[in-house]
Amino acid sequence: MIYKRSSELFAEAQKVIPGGVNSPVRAFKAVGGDPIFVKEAKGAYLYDEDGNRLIDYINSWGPMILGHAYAPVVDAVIQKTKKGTSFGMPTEIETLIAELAVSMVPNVDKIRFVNSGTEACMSAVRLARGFTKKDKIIKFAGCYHGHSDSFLIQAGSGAVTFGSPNSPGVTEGTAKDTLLARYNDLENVESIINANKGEIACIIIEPVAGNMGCIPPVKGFLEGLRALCDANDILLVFDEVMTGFRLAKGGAQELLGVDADIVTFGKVIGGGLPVGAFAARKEIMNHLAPLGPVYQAGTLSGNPLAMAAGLAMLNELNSNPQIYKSIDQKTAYLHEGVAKVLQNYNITHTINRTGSMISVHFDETPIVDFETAAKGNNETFKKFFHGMLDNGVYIAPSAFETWFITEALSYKDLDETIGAVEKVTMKLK
Ligand code: KE4
Repeated sequence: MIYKRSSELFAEAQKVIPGGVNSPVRAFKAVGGDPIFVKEAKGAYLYDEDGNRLIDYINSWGPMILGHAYAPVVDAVIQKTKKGTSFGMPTEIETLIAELAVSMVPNVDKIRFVNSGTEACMSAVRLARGFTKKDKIIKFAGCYHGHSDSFLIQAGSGAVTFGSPNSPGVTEGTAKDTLLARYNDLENVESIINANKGEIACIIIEPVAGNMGCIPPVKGFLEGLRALCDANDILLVFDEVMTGFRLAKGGAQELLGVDADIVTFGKVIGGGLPVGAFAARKEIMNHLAPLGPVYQAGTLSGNPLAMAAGLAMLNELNSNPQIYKSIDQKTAYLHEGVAKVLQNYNITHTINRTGSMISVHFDETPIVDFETAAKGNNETFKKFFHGMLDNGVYIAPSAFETWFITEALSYKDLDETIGAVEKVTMKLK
């Protein structure tokens, strides 16, 4: 593959945008080399600035579940644009998408729209703190909830579970209210709760983790969190920015049968436009301004174009629930094909999958938390990534990300992908 034009554009971009990108993972730092610049996309394919066609397994990190430039979404945005792009005033379409989302998601009566997953998770935590009148939160090492200060926390020193900032600019004052637990380790969570009795507002978790690669909850883990929250007056926040409207119409709550108190959304809910949201039962949501004291706001929240894209997307998913079975079958087919190739060539690997989220780890230990995910052979992953790219397949440019399957993929695309895995794997040894 030739990437000449992408490299030229990257050089230009770096002169005026920090790192040449508007979000760090796009810079290919984890895999090396210059990033691909995309010219356009349609269905399951990206077309880069050098004219290469790439089968896309990132799909804008989740939103393009029905494929790029999906006609009902595109048409809805075009029609809405002709009538104005932003008013800063209430519009009917916000109510329409709110009613639809609330009808699809279990355990929620009301929803507030924002502009990103970060904003949704940040607001959800503030709401949980305001509702419970408690300050501390528990998050899990390896889970990502956006770049709000309370989430940019790494494991504290020694046995203490107080977090410490994992980015300059995050203060110790902020970090002290974020407690860090191990994913899939209920005892660890219980010990943190017992060490901070009466001080914890919420536990925020990715119900299926997607930011350490794909890590499903072990049997009983989420149910155990639910019980611990009920016994300790703690709110359970499901960060469904990745899983929402992807794992099922009702997201992870529906698929896994565990009830959250607050649910956050992003990605799919916006159909590719900037939309985040958070939802809960009305006794919680009514604490939000202007009804209640918990402040949260946004100039472009509920933006008409973004709402038009999101409503078109949710309408498609809600009226065609067979999409979920189809997309899960395609992911299972890919899983089986990739595993068979890696086994044939005796490449040490683990593949994690839930629904249409899947990740390949070059390590044989079960990947169940951040610690085991970090053991993966990153050198092998880098070779695998670039090999796949050279064979026209774009997978996540980091071993700590998940592949997102789109319904737009055909079985021919999947076979082509599995064929690319074979060509790459032959050279991995
Ligand atoms: P945004 O602010 O990026 O819309 O959403 C933050 C967020 C919150 N919660 C979860 C579970 C997420 O996965 C994300 C964002 N996901 C990353 C991919 N790992 C977005 C890609 C990027 O950062 O550029």
